[in-house]
Amino acid sequence: PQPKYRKDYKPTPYLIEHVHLDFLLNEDKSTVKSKLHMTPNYGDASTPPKLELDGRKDIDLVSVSVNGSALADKDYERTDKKLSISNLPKGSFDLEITVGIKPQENTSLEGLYKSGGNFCTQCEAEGFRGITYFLDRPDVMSKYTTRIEADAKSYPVLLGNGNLLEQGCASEGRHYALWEDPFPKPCYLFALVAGDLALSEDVFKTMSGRDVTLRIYTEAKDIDRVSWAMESLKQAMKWDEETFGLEYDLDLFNIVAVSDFNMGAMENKSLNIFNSRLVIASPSTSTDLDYSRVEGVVAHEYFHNWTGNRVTCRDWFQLTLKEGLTVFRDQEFSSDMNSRPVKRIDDVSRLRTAQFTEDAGSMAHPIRPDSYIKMDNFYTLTVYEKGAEIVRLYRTLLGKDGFRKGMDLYFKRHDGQAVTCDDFRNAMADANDKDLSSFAAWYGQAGTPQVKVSPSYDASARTLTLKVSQNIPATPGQSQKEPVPIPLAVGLLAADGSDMPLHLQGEAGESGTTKVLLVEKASQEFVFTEVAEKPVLSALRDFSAPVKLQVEGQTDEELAFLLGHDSDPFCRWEAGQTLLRALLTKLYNAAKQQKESKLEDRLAAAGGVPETVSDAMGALLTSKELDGMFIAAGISLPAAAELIGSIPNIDPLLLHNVRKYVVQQLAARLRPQLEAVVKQNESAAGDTFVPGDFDQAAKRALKNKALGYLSALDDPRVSADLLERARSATNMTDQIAAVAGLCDSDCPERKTALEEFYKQWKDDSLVMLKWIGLQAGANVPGNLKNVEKLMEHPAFSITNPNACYSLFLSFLRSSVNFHAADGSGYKFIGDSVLKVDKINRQVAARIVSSSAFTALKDYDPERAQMMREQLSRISAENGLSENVFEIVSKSLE
Ligand code: B3K
Ligand code: ZN
Repeated sequence: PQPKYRKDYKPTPYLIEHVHLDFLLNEDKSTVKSKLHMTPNYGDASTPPKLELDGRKDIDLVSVSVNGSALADKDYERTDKKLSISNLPKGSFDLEITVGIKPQENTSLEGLYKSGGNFCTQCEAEGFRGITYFLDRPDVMSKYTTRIEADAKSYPVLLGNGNLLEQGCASEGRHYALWEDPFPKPCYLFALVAGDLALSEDVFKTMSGRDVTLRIYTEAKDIDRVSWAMESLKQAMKWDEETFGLEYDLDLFNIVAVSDFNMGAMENKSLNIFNSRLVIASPSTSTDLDYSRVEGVVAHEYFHNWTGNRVTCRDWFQLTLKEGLTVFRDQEFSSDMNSRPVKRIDDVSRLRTAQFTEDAGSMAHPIRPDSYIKMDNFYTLTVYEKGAEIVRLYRTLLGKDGFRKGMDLYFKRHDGQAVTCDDFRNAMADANDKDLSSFAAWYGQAGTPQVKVSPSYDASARTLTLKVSQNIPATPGQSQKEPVPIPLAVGLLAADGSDMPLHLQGEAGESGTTKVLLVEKASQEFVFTEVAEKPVLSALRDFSAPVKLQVEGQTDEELAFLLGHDSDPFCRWEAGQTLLRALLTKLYNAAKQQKESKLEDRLAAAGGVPETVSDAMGALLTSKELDGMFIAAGISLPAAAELIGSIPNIDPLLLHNVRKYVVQQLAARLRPQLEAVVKQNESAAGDTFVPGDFDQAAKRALKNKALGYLSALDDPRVSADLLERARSATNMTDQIAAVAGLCDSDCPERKTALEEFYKQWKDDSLVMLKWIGLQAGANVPGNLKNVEKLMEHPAFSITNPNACYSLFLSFLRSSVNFHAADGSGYKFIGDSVLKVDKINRQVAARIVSSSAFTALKDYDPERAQMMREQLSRISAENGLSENVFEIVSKSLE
């Protein structure tokens, strides 16, 4: 397979002004007729160039005609991926193509396919070419009309983009609908749905007073569980008007939930298609986390209407233009709807555990990649989450108002266009009269910058000098890196814990209590003056840039002090995490060195868990001033993934055992406080679950976190209590927390809880995903055989992406079983990737790219070697998809 390069971008020689599509949907073969009004885009060339349309080999070409006459054989040529037409007339012309396709056999879930008996589509990034021959790229924007015809009984609902123009009967019990989308769009935003679906309807009045009809479609059995998605949609519409002045532009907005979907959801113009797990929610079947995901994703897809649809990407290398920006927007929305500090902490945790890992692995790429083999492999945490952090840099630097000015200019300049990341940066710069050209480096370089800050206080001069340096590690294909501009937000704490007023040398006046320093060089110095006493430095406030920070000379006492007092909630949380990371690293290294005695004794000999740490955690746990959600995040141990990469040649099993030891020590030492917290945060009898109620959710979060700690004690009384809680829970958040608390230990209650949970929920496929995930991710030794059995269980289906993610991705998180020393976990994943690849290449690629196989150099040599063996085995497979090939071959380099 050949990579495509960003530097090779060229506009197409033809554009498509108007597209009319006619779908005749059938059980065996469906027909797609397209009429394309083509216009020249080749300048003044004297002979019209060849037209090369994208396609797939499973499309059955029935006919092609130009301006009404069928093409002669010599005028067109077909390969597996292209239809090339030559001898075209000068000027504009009409091209008509008729093809046959078989959606019912399409298990890749790209293009047109069937889910739960209904027809639906997924075209981003390059799925439209599976429907018909087309210029399948985002810089070709056209107006669409779509006629859909299908059997009226089996498919009573027929949906397309835009407005419904007409509907009626067709012959032989069939019916049709005709849709028109007045906004030009790239084909990746095309969608259709034909099915037997129930609907829930509401209305939103826009800021200019228009009524927009909102409809959510699901299978009939789920329709009473969409009110939260509807509520979230209305909130998102209102928020975008208030925050960015952006109003919805049509009179109808549809969301359709389908159960077989490769990703979360898709922002097709006015016809969003969603993975059902991100639409359907009810207290008894969904956790607080599920609720917040529904809220965030519904908003994300809605926000794409402006950032993505009205202004789209020139080419797929620019994906972060729409995704980074839209993630930033959904993060801000969720922050405004819930707790801003907790949202920031969650987002940073995710970035650090998953994106930093990606940025250090074999698939590392800049937020704007330079090349790809399969674009689908680049819908990554880097493009999305790191991309959002880069958008956030502008906001931090320009302020809220400056950022808004930049957004306004971006839409004024580019509405209706397909543009690049540079256009976005230029709009931000021009609207604020600033030079932001140095920010280009963030778009071109992969790798997480490492920032070192060394503070030194001069008591006689009353100055604090910060020496700041940055270094970006080499990544595949990029050995040399330039410094990037890093906004570093800092504050100084006085001995009483208060923020000191800041005076930066060379700047007039006071700069409040948080100062954003712009670090642009490899090393730089900043001096604060009039610093009355030796301060404690609070650095990278609100996580002002996606970097790894190290403050030199910082002591455990200072960290505990910051954890107790910092006015910046992110830094407060981070101080605790830094303390815990340092402890885990220290204990791991000690355990690694001397292998003779029992692990517990070795860890105790290395100092165990010092009181500074357990006291700090205890103080946090019993804080009256902080909310439960924040406390729960504060007492959580950093994920293993945060340490892998920072400890060379890691033994993941030893790390797992060290983490377990620390949890047990903390649980034993803080048991009375943990039990008190559980009592205080118990929901009162008769309390009804109110979706989106922060206080309720915060109480559940803290109570369940405390129960999680207690469950580590392996105390039969705790197990009995958890089983009782699993039985009597009145909401899924509490129920799943109780079952999860039992899953990692081999107690009898574990089996009972899982069996009872199954009996209770076996008819609900979304809840069954949780049941699969809990078992597949369990850390009980020898669990692989249960996971293999699960693959045969009726609750699992290998053709359903959600089921695959629940089973395989959860298994990847089980340090004990995936990383089993005999390599059995690696082999299981190798086998499964090959099996899934034959069915769904995107799902298979996601399993490998989420696995430690892409970071094998971080692991001990024996494990690295066993991972390499699996990669070689996968890469040797006949008929391997390009998706999996790209990841596997890069990981073997
Ligand atoms: N834009 C889609 C993702 C499409 C992924 C294609 N493999 C969802 C989103 O980011 O909103
Ligand atoms: Zn998106």
